[in-house]
Amino acid sequence: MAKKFHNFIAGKWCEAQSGQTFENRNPANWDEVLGVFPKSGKEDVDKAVRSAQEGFKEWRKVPAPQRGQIMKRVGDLLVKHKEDIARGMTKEMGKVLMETRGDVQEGIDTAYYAAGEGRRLFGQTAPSELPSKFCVSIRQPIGVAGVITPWNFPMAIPTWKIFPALLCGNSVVFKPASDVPLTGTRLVELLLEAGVPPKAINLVHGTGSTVGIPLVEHPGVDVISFTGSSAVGRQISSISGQGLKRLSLELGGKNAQIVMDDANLDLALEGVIWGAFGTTGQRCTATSRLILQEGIYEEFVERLVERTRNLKLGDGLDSSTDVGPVINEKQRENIHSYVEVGQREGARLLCGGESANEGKLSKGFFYRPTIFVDVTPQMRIAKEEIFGPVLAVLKVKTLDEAIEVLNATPYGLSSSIYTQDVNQAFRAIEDIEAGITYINGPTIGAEAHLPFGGVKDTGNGHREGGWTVYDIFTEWKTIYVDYSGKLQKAQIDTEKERA
Ligand code: UN1
Repeated sequence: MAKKFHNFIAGKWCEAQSGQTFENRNPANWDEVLGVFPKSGKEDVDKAVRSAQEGFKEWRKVPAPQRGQIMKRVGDLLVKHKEDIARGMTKEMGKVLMETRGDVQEGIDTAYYAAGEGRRLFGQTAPSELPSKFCVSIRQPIGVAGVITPWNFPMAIPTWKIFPALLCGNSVVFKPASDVPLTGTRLVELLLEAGVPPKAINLVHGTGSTVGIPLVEHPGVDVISFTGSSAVGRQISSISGQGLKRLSLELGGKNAQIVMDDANLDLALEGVIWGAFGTTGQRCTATSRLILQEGIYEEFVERLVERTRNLKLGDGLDSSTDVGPVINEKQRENIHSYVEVGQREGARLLCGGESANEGKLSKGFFYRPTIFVDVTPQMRIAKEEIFGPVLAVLKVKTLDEAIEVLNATPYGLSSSIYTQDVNQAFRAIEDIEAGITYINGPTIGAEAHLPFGGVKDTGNGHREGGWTVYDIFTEWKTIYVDYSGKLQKAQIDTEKERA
């Protein structure tokens, strides 16, 4: 019998009110059921939001440095349980153990950053235009934060949102992706163990349509933070727009790596292999396009295909595995349908392009790392997010053309250029349309203390990570203290003085 897991609502672990459940299975071995989780609905969301409203009243009164101390304890607990959480994560979503450890580490970094922020959470002061008057602005919490997260970073992304939301004094209703309910549950357990008041953190399992959308629609939710596809982001945006809610969106990407003729090719090759096929290509920041200058094109493609063919597919818990499974059958079908689109569009398949089913691989959802050449910027495989191990290679003549091709998608999350020419590097930094640009590094590997997010259809202008996320989860309050003992009129008294 698989272990039964629960929601956490109003300070209690509980079933969905409907009593329904769903299974959490291992994408490397679909026969393995990791647990049974509540299939929640609107009524569970409503209860969770009402609990969070109560939790907010208590939590907002806790001084920020004390909230920071709790974040420090969460970080310590994540350190203590890192290996165990990483193994559970590999089982529930497939990426290799080295990467799931990194995912937990990103949560640890975010916790310790939040701990320090408890003693900063800076406001601003400015001089008044009038005498004996003092002006200051402070940050205040917003209220109930609805947090909806994807399955590709089951620990890191929830922590990017939940830790700053809590540190700022908000309460949280958390809906993890239904492919990764286990890691989400572990996170909530540790938050409670560290001392977050029970009603300030609520966990509701289920799907986007039955839990996510009701959470966005609920009038008691004041701020929403979502990471996922641009299509769902648009839907959330229009619902929360009607409610005049605060909203932060981190959406799709179609990230490219440029390699110029003068680049260190060994380095660029390592970069693209890691960027395109790490996490089985299932990162918002994954390298899904490779833009090569014509002088190195032939040699680079040849070396790339050879390296890619040698990548070993397998269970992420096996230390010899390079590339784990994709998340589920539906996603594998989606990836394959893009491969067919690419072929129809006239791109040439050099390797991969099919599921891998030999031996034990038949038990899971494996897809061979895939490379297309002769791709043009107009093709769908060059523009749309595939979210799998598929790399589209494009050939260009100049830096200008490389940047133009890089910018020719609706997205703008991450980007990269390999060159040894400082002038070319700075031109790229200036003209690439993306929230993140790497010089001589792959498109993946953002650090927790720097702004993370993108331009164009990748988001709605917010940045997570570092201190920028604290703007998402706070309201500014401006305070004027008049200690002159008389009525002073801004703009009017000052005008008199000028006369
Ligand atoms: C994501 O792909 O959704 O920069 C997040 C990176 C990771 C975070 C990725 N630190 O690839």
